[in-house]
Amino acid sequence: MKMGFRWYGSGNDTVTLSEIRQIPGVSEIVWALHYKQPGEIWETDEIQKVRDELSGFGFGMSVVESVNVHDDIKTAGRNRDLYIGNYIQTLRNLSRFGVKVVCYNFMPVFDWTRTDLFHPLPDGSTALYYEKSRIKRDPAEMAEYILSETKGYTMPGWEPERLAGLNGLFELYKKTDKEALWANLKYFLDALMPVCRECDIKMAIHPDDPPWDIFGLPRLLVDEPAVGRFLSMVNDPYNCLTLCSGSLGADPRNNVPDIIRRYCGRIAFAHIRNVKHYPNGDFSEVSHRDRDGDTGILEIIRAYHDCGFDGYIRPDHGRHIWNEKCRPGYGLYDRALGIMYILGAWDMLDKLDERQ
Ligand SMILES: [Mn+2]
Repeated sequence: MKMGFRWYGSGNDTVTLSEIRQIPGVSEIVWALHYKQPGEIWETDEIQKVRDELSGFGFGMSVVESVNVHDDIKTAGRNRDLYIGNYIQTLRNLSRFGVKVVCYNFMPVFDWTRTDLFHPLPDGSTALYYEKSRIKRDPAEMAEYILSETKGYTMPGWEPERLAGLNGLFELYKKTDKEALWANLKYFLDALMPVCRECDIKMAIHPDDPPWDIFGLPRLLVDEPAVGRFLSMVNDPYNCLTLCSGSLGADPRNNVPDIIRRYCGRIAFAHIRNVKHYPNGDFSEVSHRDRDGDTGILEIIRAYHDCGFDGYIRPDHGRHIWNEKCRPGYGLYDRALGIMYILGAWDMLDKLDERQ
């Protein structure tokens, strides 16, 4: 297992590389060129710049999160082959710098969705929150709220440029039902797999967050059968998962440790996050401590350890604690606590193995 930390880049993140270096056990920065629009090629000189910066701190850059997929690819639009070609060129360019895993998602219109980015928890911290009754409101209103809360930061999946054309986006997805979306995903991956093998880069899809349809838009990666369908649809060792415990775990019917044990060999990248469910269907993100939520964090860590997981892990989101001003979910303090919790459990499992 290799521990990573997501970082949005110089001038685009409140956390610095020198701070991250002081968190024990972090060897990788999970990165991206956040100024790139979906469909654009990531040029080698741009990637080189990031490499120079990260290697100055001794960090690897093996995991990109994310190279976003253009809506034309998701909807089989006119220019999908052009954008797939660009995606392939980006993969080739990334491989020259030792990138091994590319995280992406195939969610229509909206990426992750929450109704409250700074929901107060009883201990005085705040966290991302999903209130089921509020999600029924108008998607434009939803987008406006997210953008107002994240002012000053570009939030992946909530790019103002894209959302300015929200009605057009919804129009675009009208003819793309769930089965069409599956077919478009297969078309995309079939085109990529030969290049992935050649470049030794695993494509690692992030499950839909939350794992159910919203605003009438279909969402694919929502539960264990869907994960199984996805992996067998393109049955290639380079077609992999970003197994996000918080995304799948938002549906209490999903048993995340079971899913990990079942598909461990195809998990390239693990997001670890804890979620607390409320009886009315709301959920809140909480600390990584097992008993603070319902996701089964210790069982999840044990599942990865039992499988001999040698991919990349990162704490997913954190709460906002100690008055930290930061990107929603991406502060320094609570994610650092999460890393220490994960590593504490992992190291103890190593110790117990030694005694056997
Ligand atoms: Mn995640």
